[in-house]
Amino acid sequence: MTSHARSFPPAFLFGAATAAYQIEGAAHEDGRTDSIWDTFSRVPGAVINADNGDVACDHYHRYQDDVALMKDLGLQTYRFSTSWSRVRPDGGPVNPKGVDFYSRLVDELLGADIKPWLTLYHWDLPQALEEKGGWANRDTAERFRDYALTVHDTLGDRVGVWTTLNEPWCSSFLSYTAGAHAPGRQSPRDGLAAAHHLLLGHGLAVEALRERDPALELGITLNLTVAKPVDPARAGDVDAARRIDGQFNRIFLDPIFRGSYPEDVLQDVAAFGLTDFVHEGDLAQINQPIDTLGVNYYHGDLVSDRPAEHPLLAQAPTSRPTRSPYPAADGVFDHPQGLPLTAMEWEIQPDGLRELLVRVNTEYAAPTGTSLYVTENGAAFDDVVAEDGSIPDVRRTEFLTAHLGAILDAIDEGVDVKGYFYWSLMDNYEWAWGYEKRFGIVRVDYETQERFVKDSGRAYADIIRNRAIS
Ligand code: GBH
Repeated sequence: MTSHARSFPPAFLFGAATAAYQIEGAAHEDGRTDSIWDTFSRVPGAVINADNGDVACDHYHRYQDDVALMKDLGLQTYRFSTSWSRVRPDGGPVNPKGVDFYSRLVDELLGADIKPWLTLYHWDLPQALEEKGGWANRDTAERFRDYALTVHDTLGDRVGVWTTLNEPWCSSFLSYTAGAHAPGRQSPRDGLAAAHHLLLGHGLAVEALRERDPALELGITLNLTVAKPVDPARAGDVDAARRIDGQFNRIFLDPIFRGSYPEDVLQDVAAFGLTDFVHEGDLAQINQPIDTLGVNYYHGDLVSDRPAEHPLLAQAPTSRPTRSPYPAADGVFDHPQGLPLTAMEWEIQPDGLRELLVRVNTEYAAPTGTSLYVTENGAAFDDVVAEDGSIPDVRRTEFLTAHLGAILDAIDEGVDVKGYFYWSLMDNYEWAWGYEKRFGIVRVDYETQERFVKDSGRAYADIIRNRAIS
């Protein structure tokens, strides 16, 4: 069998992503104060092994070595987030030592010819703001705009790409409704309030940053899914898929790109008061033109309004019985598709990425002239260190290659996907899973903080060098 190489467009950017709380450590240094994740990780039972981000990958002290590693891998761009609690501890005035860290990091990246891709909010709200109501409090949106401007004061001259939020679905529904992430609240109403205020914060920050500098590339990153009905001919299944699509995708995409919440979603969540939080002018504020849309894709969803009875269920014991903690998803059941699983027990479904990119481009990005990037995609596997010290993570290489192939398929269908960030550069604090799940193309030994490039990292470096997969 011969396999032919498939090339990426000349301007396509290859990168890797991380987030502040997951890698930095130095949680109590240089003036940083608690974020909601510091607090949440102390709640008994909230995080596996009660792991926290106090040390994490110690990136705060090792960023120079980490940038050197990125350069060795040939990364063209690096997506990281700034910690609000470092930059403005307790949400208060600027902390010069905190912003200085990011300033040094950015200089290091630029010195290595790696394009910095900055995300302002990757889930780590200052605890002091949570105590004032967190994202369920409208005022947090304004505080977010102020924080964005503070980061811009220091980095605006050197960072061109600014992402407001990472995955507002997670910072609202997973955090304020399902209680699985910080701050661990369990209220459909608070989840919806949080979703709206996150969107508002996005709109306020985009407007303020745009006013500062029209040349900035501004955008947002969403975790989107492809929701399919188990039986496309069954009304209950089709409606379950519609609701998941509404609750994951359109509840964010529509306000951002069209300036309105979808009618069907408003009906689905009517009991939880979303419209109570929407003030006159909010939707116009949210509907700012943006330059980039980041898509984070991990897996799709096959859903029904009936529990899975499929024989495959026995082979996929983790198939969530219900998504009922999420507003509008009451009584929706996830069904296993029988696809191979990652260590998170997420099904591996590369073609879902192609389908998602085509759909999002057609309906939202292309009509508004917004560029599409895959800002996260990756997998946890149970890595094994071989006797010679190598980490032969063949399945991660296959995962990476298959998803890059799906991006090329989308490009072949006319979608101008402009770049890809593997999640993650290195193993790190996997939120409620602590350090148990490893997503990196670089292994971290948490005892010694040594980094070891996995085989997938070498494979990715080859892909970047060749600008092709084979
Ligand atoms: C990303 O979120 C994060 O941005 C990143 O910080 C994290 O480390 C990485 O992925 C790996 O987890 O069906 O209710 O179980 C993950 C996005 C969205 C993926 C929800 C799993 C399943 C939700 N996640 N999805 S549920």
